[in-house]
Amino acid sequence: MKKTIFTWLLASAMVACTSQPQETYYEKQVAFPADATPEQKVDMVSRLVPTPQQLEWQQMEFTAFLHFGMNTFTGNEWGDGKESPELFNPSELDCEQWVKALKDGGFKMALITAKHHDGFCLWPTATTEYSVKNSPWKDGKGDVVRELRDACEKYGMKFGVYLSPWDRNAECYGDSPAYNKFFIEQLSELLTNYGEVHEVWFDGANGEGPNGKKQEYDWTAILAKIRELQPKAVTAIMGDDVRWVGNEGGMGRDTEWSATAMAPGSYTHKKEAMEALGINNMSKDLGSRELIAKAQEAYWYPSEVDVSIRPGWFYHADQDERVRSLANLVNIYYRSVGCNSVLLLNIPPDKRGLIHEVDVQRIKELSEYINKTFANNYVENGNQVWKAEIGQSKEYNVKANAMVNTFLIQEDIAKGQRVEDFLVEVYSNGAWQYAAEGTTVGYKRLLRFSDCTPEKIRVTVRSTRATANITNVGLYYAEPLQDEGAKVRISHVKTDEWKAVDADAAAAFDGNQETAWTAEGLIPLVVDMGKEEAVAGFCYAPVAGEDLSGTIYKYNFYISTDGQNWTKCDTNGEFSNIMHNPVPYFVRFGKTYNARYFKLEPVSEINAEKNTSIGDVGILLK
Ligand code: FUL
Repeated sequence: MKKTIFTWLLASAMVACTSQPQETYYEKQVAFPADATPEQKVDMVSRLVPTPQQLEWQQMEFTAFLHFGMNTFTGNEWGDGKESPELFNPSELDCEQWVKALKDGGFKMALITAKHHDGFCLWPTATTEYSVKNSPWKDGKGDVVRELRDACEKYGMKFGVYLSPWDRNAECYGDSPAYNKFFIEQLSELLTNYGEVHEVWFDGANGEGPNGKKQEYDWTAILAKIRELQPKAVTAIMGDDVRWVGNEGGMGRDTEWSATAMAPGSYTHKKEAMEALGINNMSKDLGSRELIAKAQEAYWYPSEVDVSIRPGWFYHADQDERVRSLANLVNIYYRSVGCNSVLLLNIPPDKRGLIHEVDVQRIKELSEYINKTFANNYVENGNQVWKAEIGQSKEYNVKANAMVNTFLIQEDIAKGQRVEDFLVEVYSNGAWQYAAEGTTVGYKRLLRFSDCTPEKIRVTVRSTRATANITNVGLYYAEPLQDEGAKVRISHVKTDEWKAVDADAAAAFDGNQETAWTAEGLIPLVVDMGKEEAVAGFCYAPVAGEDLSGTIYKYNFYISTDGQNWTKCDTNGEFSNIMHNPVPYFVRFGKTYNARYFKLEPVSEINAEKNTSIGDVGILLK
């Protein structure tokens, strides 16, 4: 008894000394008490945290998928399992070439399709004859998984395996107990003979077996085997550590909760529970307060964005011209890593067994671009931990004369994901201006805005589920990229009915940046949109081409409901870097104005000349 009292006193003293009550955390999963209120549930969700394996996985940010196998040689995306092993014969397979290219591309892990849906195994498994051992490649003595593993070891790259649960070759597929045994044997070979494995990827495809029965997977036994053999590995998609983002187009959500009501793929009761909540993998909302209020459990189940650098997952020579552009890949980076997700970018080796030169070059460009962009953080002391309460703001100084257009913010997810809404403002010319805003932060959030050179930046946590643990804030400059073929949308409002007041200026809103409206003098453009709109911002595009004469540098922007009484909108009044970077500038006000008329008033021209030109102008509704 005495001992208990003493321990209690000691514990109280420790709490008193630190004055910080110890927080209770829930690792990976939390079940709500039956009588929990919505507020209590949200509070518990704010203290959901990743496992050490999930945390390590998230910190990789950038991982590579390698789709390689029978389909590489047949030109299919899905084989039917009847293709002859004779077809598998890469002429110069070199996994070191793959890993070197991935290393140069900044990837932290290589994840290979050890078996795709056709059932053909890239390692000489004892479980089936349908593998490399019956192919002409290296006279049946080869092992792609081994060669990749060795290359990863040599270059310090983490290693992961994709093993398709759906197997269109295995005779026992559909005979559930027999196939589960077969599958666990395959998995055990991969997880025993190839060193450390950091991710095991199971996709959700589940077809009919030859016996007409649907395969019921024993996920509990499958995951238990992984934990036993590879405790450092995360299990993805049909596993319980990593969630599919919901599309294969590289598009993460703006609001991305790693602490979610979405149950992991391997959970037996997932289907019913998700139906009850009215959500699926593709739902926009997987973690709002409203959803959590309805849920009985929540999970740390973070999102992974899997997307291919080419239209197909497997290599097809006729797609050599359709490798994603640098601009497109950078956009994917912002939509994945920049939206609290891990990027799993597929770079499929070709029939030679090499990563094609075009793809090698593109991933090199991507890593150079990202390294260059994030090499210089212009915020001073951005990495000082900030414990932000709801509504709190923090100002940071910005290094002198730094041109910036990219904002970064991170939460310490080891203490949970909490921020729900935040605002970013920049200070220049004696005033604060809206720059950007976001909802969730999580591990990492990136936001882009037009070029500016602020003296200070202010971040306001407008809403958070508990004290937010902000570990990093940054400002960067990302060079503009033109995506050939990708048309930029200048206006959210149709411009067909617009009329310029006092000027013959239809060319200023004809949707074509090449046809400009020009005028002598600094002449305002006044437009009647014909009906009222909720105006959230506008876009100004300088004229396309070399002659930038008349391009507006400083400006005022006004709106009006009647064309008589004008309100000046909240903007920083300059297209900061437009002389060096004559791309469309998107200006957002941070609020909406109802207006039928708008006026763009030039205050100065890029070379201080007295003329005006507008390639295109548009109105933004969000
Ligand atoms: C999907 C598969 O059907 C595709 O072939 C590809 O492997 C992709 C990553 O997952 O479910």
